[in-house]
This record gives sequence, C-alpha cells and structure tokens, in this order.
Amino acid sequence: MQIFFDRRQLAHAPALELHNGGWAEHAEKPSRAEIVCERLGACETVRDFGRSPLARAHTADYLDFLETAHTRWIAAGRSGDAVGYTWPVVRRRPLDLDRIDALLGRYSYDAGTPITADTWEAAYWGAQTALSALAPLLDGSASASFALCRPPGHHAGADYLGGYCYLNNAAIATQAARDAGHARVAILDIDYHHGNGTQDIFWEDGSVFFASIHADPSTDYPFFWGHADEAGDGAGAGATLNLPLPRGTKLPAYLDALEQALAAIAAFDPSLLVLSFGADTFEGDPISHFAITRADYATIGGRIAAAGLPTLIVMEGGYAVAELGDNVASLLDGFTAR
Ligand code: SP5
Ligand code: ZN
Repeated sequence: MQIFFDRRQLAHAPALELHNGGWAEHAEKPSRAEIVCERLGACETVRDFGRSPLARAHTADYLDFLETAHTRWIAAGRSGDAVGYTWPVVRRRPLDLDRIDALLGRYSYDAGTPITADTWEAAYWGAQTALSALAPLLDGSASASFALCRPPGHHAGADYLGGYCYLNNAAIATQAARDAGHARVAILDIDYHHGNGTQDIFWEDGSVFFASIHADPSTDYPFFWGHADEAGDGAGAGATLNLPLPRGTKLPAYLDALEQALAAIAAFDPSLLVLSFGADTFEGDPISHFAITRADYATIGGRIAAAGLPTLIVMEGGYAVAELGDNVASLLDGFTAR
C-alpha cells in the first residue's frame, strides 16, 4: 500500500490542553506521526494542491482566521499558544468582532485545541497529504492508500476547530473525490471519538454517507454529537449512521457494529470509501476506554477491505505513542492481506 507523509506536519506541537479543570500536557504529540512513519518505512512525496480544495470543505473566513490567528495573538501582546476562553452559546447572533479572544471562541468549541505559530503550516500539509493519497485512487493506479495525517481532522467542522483538529483531512479528500466525479462517497469513521466535524460538513449532503462507530457520547467526548438518533437532514436525511458503543467494548461487539456500518455503506453503493482511522480504540490508549488489541486491528482492516471498495485510509487519533506504529501496521496489513 502506498503511504503518504509530509514532515512539515511535525512542527505543530501544542504545549497544553484544558483537561478536568486544569492544564495538562497535550496528548496529540508530533512523535505520534514520527513513530508511525518509522514503522511503515518509505513514504511517497506529498504534492501541493493549493488552498481551493480546503475551501470546498471549510468556509473562507475560517481559513483566513486559522492562517492569521497566531500572528494576531502575538500582536495582542500574548505569548505561547493561542486558545479561546469565551464561546458564543449556540444560536447567539452573528457579530463582526475583531478581538482575537472573540474570534478564538467563534471558531472553536473546546479548549483542547491550541493554535501555535506552526499550526497552519502543519495542518495545511496534513490536508495536502490526504489529497496526495487520494490522487492514485482517482486515476485508478491504486486501490488503497494511507494518508499519515497530523494533526488529525475529523472533529473540525466547516467553520470550527476542536478535538485536536483544525482542517478536516477526510472531509477535504471526500469533497475532492466528489468534485472529481465520484457521485457517491462513503466515509467510515472508526476513531474512538465521534467525528462531529465530518458529520456536520456532510449533514445535509445526500451524496456522502457518513457512518461512525465510537464511544457513547453520553459518557465520552464530544458529548454533543454522535448519538444514535442523529441521521442527517434535508437531502442528507438517512445518509448519517451513528453506532455508539459503551466503554469497555471488545472485538466481538465492535465487529457487530462494523458489519452494520459496512452493510449500510454497501446499500448506499458508493464508488469510493474514505476510512477515518483512529487507533485510540486500543486497549492501552491513555485517553480512551475501548479494549481493541493490536491483533484485532488486522481483523478490522480485513473486514473493511472485504467491502471491495477503493479506499483512502486517513489517520485520525491514537495516543498510545509507543504502540501506535504497530497498531497502524496491523490494520494496514490486515487490509492488504484480504
Ligand atoms: C482526534 C481525536 O482523537 N481527538 C480527541 C480529542 C479528545 N479530547 C478530549 C479528551 C481529553 C483528554 N485529555 C488528556 C490530557 C492528557 N495529558
Ligand atoms: Zn479520537
């Protein structure tokens, strides 16, 4: 399988995140991507597709904010990472505010996702990594590819960051595939956390099926999305499928949900699958609570490959850094062996 990675993604290294009422060491470290890259070996060169495919999944004002936020933070006399502390409650009226703190609140939904001096550059090349990995699927020269994206993307919406995510790599690639002629694309999100940003971006889009298997948001982040009754709206009604699972979930119950998701995807009849893959379902993940083993990832990869669809695999979460390389390799090996 072709692996795509760009080292410019490593520069993003936020120091702290707000966790349980205090500032804690940030879980989304550059070493995550480094260790996977080392484990997988040679990587393909990433191409620059420019800003326009990013603007097909995100609003222009959000992209401008993300690119300039840290400069504005420094201009306001601050140091370190830019992070918000005031948020407009849902449905608060739109205001044309200029203060950096107001903008940070307007374009985010949590305090776990700081903007550093290098965030734009890293996130930009993360999105280009996903687009570069999509290219061989679009021209038919490959049937599967892996985009080693960092920072992750699935929590980022059209006009907001959160959950360690800034640009939604999977959504950007999905929309690019739609624009290249794929009439129906399915996204399967198997990160431990619900992919709220991806769901929001395609919520009213009937040409993209979004299926997610994740920890029940009654107990786990991001709480406000991912409940079983969320199914899309308008033209997208029925094109979103949420399969929340309880903490402690092991492989058998996980595979039941996976078969359900794959059956719904098969019924949608897409010509391309985008897999948002988080290895934070791992039994040893420091911030998550499922019990998936390294060997289980090969089984999961094999079941997904059995769908028989051209597949773009996009890296999302996974915070057991020492085991991350082996867990990713296991999923990719299981996928390829099928
Ligand atoms: C892409 C992804 O997996 N994002 C996950 C975001 C989860 N954020 C909430 C969990 C807070 C855990 N904080 C742990 C700090 C440890 N130093
Ligand atoms: Zn996650």
